[in-house]
Amino acid sequence: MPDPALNSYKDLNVLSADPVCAGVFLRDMEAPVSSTEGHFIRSHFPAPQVEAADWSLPVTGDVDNSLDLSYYDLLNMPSHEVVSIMECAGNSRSTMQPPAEGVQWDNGGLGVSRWKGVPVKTVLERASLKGVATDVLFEGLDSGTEPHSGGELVYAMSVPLAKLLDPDTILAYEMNGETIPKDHGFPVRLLVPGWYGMASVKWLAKITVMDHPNCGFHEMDYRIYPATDGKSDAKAKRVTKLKVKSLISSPVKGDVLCPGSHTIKGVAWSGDGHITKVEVSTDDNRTWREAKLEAPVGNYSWQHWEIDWDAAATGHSLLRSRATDSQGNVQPMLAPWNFRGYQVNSIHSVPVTVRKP
Ligand SMILES: Nc1nc2c(c(=O)[nH]1)N[C@H]1C(S)=C(S)[C@@H](COP(=O)(O)O)O[C@H]1N2
Ligand SMILES: [Mo]
Repeated sequence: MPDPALNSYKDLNVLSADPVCAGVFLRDMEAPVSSTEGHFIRSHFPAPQVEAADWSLPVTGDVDNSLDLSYYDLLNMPSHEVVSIMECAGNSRSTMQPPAEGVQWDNGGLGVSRWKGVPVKTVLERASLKGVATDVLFEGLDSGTEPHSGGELVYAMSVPLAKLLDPDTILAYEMNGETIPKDHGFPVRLLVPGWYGMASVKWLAKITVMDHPNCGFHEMDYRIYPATDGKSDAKAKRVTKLKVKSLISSPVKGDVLCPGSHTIKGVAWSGDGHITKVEVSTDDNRTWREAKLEAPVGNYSWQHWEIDWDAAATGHSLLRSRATDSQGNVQPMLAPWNFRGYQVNSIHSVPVTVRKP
């Protein structure tokens, strides 16, 4: 009997049912913005059930004017919209060799949505920060245990002030023009555009302004622990900005194509500016050609690309795509291995067969 819980996510590739982890199918990445039902879901703990009328958001800590904002207070404040890609830091983890522990994402741990909410900056200005403030802790209403957590904890993440003062970092209450659905953080979530998804805390419970970064379970877990004999663990860097990356959305792995002309399509993005070039190889890295690239849409969305491929000869081909961003970052053939399998931006490689029908 199929698990009925899985049927409610028919537009996604469900990797786990409770908490929900579900990815996007490659071909669905050809849309300008993901459908809300087609946006990936990554929850560490079961989604909490919240009533908007009972919910409020305390803002305390190193502030002169503590706040307690209701859902309706937020709806009545000046709003801002951001179209943003969100990618899970563990996306493509299963392609790392050896794969790290954690959700075995293929490449589906990403989505693009139009988010609407109140700039965090506006709320922090109302709370009036003390001069010592450097970081802000965002805690979720969800809790549970993590592998190696040694007990129950809430989902929480601090973000440095500099990123929060960017007006595109918002307390979001709408996704694609509708109330945020339960799985994506109803009633209000943080959206940190250009960063990996872990910082965009869902189901906000409270905001605490601090004079130092928080060092809880999640800040320590979302770090790049390299394979250096344990020597550099203390210096392990936090996962923040999205690495330059591209994916081939069609054809997909294993496709059998007729000999003749085909279009290879895909997406590319970076948290460090926009994409300036996507190159495609159809012969396993021997030669590369530049694809036709869509202009950037805002500062944080993905960019689509495509290239014609004359697949005259029958046989096997390995398609690859490689993106370059406006800071000159180029996607590597193999992303550096790290203990938790984060920020895997290795070149996407797609084997296909050309065969007469
Ligand atoms: N409260 C809370 N916020 C959270 C999480 C969570 O488990 N609990 N998961 C984080 C991670 S790891 C990611 S990738 C994004 C996923 O957001 P989405 O489910 O809306 O796609 O939410 C982040 N915010
Ligand atoms: Mo994530």
